Amino acid sequence: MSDQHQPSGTVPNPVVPGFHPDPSVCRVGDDYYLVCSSFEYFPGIPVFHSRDLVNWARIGNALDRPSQLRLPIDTPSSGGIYAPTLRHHDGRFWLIVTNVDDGGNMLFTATDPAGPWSDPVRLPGVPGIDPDLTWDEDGTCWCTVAGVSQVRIDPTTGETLGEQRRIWSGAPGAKAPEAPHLYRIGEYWYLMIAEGGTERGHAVSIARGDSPSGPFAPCPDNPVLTHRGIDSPIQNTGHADLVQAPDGSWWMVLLAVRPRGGTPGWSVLGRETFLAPVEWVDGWPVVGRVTPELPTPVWPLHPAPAVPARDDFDQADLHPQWISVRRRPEHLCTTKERSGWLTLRAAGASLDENDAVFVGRRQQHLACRARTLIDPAAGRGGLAVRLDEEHHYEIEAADGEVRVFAQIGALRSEVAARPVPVGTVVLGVEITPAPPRGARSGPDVLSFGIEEPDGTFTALAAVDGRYLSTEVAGGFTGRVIGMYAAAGTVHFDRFDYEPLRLP
Ligand code: 6LW
Repeated sequence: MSDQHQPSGTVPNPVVPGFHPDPSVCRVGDDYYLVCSSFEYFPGIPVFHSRDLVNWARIGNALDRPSQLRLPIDTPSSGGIYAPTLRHHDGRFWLIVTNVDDGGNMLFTATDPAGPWSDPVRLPGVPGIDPDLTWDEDGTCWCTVAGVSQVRIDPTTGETLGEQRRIWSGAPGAKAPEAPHLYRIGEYWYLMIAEGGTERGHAVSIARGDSPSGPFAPCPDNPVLTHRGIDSPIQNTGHADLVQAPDGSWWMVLLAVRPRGGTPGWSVLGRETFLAPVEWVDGWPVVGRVTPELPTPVWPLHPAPAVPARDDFDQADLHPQWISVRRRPEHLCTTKERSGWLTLRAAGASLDENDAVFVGRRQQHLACRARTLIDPAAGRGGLAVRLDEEHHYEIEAADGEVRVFAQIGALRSEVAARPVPVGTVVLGVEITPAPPRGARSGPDVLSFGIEEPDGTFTALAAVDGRYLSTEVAGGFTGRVIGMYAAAGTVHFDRFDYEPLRLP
């Protein structure tokens, strides 16, 4: 998953690259499991497995049935599913999460984190985002949410037991105390939170007390992690969770971004999941800087099975990497209509609308390329790089013509057009670092084009990547690259995604 050759003795960070924010981790024996937010995309909550904390394989998506996840069609981009917490207790996995557009906090259980996960237990009595779940020695279950406030709950029914009360708010006057996680470690209960907002001011702070409900005394060295004002390619570090390895060492998973280009720096992949080692000094966690390479852990590595670079759509079921907006992929596309092809049927909606017919995968590398073979004979569709309805670039094929469009806010521009022979055509995008232009350098360039019959790539248009970044578009997500239908029925024979080596 690395963008660059790694010096020996190190492993690459982020450990889960691309739009995978708000990580929550738990360990059972030698196995680690990790979940992330998924917002307006279906299926929801990607679930990863690792045996070494470094190599993570996606084993499924926790919310893959409509009975578990409803994303009403007016769910805004960056709405929907926020900030899960994953825990293992009493022989079961517990997942608590907020759907900010349908029902608020809810809880799911599974015996196997790969699924199936249960239908939701709703928590109507617990307002607030970023729910955390923990159990004390008596078996009492505590739910703690952003703010930071806490209430005892019955996790089997979702009922609250008592009043929700404020327990800590981080530094006096801090922006957005959120992402609480409560742990019993040694003789104390530790309450770790994020504060400062999920932008450049993001930070992790911690407090401790004798009981899960406090009172909590803040760490004298708060924040225990921040990259505010630090010269690092990794910024906005925060929203963390702690885990202990079998050898007794402690680790933190956290979100951060990799902004590139000039001022202010553009993060095009969204918030990614990083790993950092944690030492304990005087009963407080000490976290170093988050670095693009980590020293190789002392235990054996277990490389994750690679996600196939190419999907030929030969399987009846779609690989769990494929996501779509607001509606499940199975609702928008099928491999059953034309064998070995993915068929998308437009419902009259374009990529600018909430009911866009788009199926894609996260962009996980700063430099990469994607190609797809499209048969647009009965419609119009193409290959798009999407941040949200108002920020996407695409190359579109209709019979006999290929066109490249850029949608930036309310402005739509056709940036290239070219006649092509009627029939199938291979559409492509190559994403590479932008040439330096001083303070105004962009993060990357997206070259859209077609593959000629001899396999060479002819670029038709090169578009500045800054407009598909969080700093321009706003919100909580990152780029997703995929196929769409804008009119009629469109068939795709294959989709390739390949990382490119950074120069
Ligand atoms: C999430 C909050 C945050 O609920 O962003 O960075 C919000 N942290 O904790 C959405 O991911």
